[in-house]
Amino acid sequence: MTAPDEDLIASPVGITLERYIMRKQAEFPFATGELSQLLRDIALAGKIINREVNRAGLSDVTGAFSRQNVQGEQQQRLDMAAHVRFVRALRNGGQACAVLSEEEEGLIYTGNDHAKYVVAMDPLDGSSNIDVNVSIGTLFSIYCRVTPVGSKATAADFLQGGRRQVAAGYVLYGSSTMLVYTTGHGVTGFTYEPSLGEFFLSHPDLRIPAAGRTFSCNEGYWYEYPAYVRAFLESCKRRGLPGRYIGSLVADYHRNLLTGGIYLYPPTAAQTEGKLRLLYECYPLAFLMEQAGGEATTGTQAVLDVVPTDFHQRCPLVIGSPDLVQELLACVAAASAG
Ligand code: P6P
Repeated sequence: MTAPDEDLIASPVGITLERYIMRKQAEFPFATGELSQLLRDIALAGKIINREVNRAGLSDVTGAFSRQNVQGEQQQRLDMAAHVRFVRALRNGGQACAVLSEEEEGLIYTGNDHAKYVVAMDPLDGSSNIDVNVSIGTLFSIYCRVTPVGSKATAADFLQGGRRQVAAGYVLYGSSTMLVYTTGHGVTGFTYEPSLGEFFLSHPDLRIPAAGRTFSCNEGYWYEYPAYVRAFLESCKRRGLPGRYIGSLVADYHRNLLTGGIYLYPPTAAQTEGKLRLLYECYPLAFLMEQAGGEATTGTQAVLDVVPTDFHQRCPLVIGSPDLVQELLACVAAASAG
């Protein structure tokens, strides 16, 4: 059944990321366009990585890279490709004076000392899923530098705390590729149209359903989980809440953001602060989640209130629909009360 001619002619192509950024920038008369350009640069790198992720099975970009990252984890070749692409896009875009990446221990100076933003990022999260064709993602967090423009960035620019983020988001390389970000005025999602090479506005105002529907955690750690986590999970199971765990943070997070749910990476016996990194995984996702009406806690405090001390420090993460996060916190309180 073909669409009537008038529908074909009248149906709009949609709002591109570029047009959306320009419209949003116009709403802030003092905006200089630097953050807009930074978001464009991230989107460009996302398009390039999208191409490489989608070809991973055909090109020689899969498999292990010849070294480990700062966490001692075997780097994947696509990890490094993503790292190089994002750093190059940020260097050439001129809006970031320094980058912190999961793939490098120290700061990466872009040479743009007169730029006013810094970017912390996980260029490609979920890399263990690359070779088996499961969705993976990029995470990014943007701060306005606190050191003088023109000087070299320092650790202080990155260790400002989660509530000082000016923007944050992710690129999800899934059945479609999406860019989801916030600048502190709600959460917006764009879907990539590869035939046009453009991100189009597809989710103008993302809000997480208050009532969660699924729980996401690696139950292989059941016997290492704190008692409050087991009590919470047992409560979910008694109510027949389905478990969904892709093992790729951005993919699990995105499903929960759209359909409601909770993702948990709690402390375990082996990883007493959990596995996920505060600056470029927990902070950006917590900023997005609070902007989308959800909650993000370590189990003892809001993730955004955690004081950063180290570039690659880890942080327990419980994030998602308010009702489920509050239920988890009630289990924490009950366990503390003994
Ligand atoms: P586990 C991938 O390595 C990652 O950082 C996240 O994307 C994912 O949610 C988590 O680790 C999976 O960790 O211990 O369950 O395999």
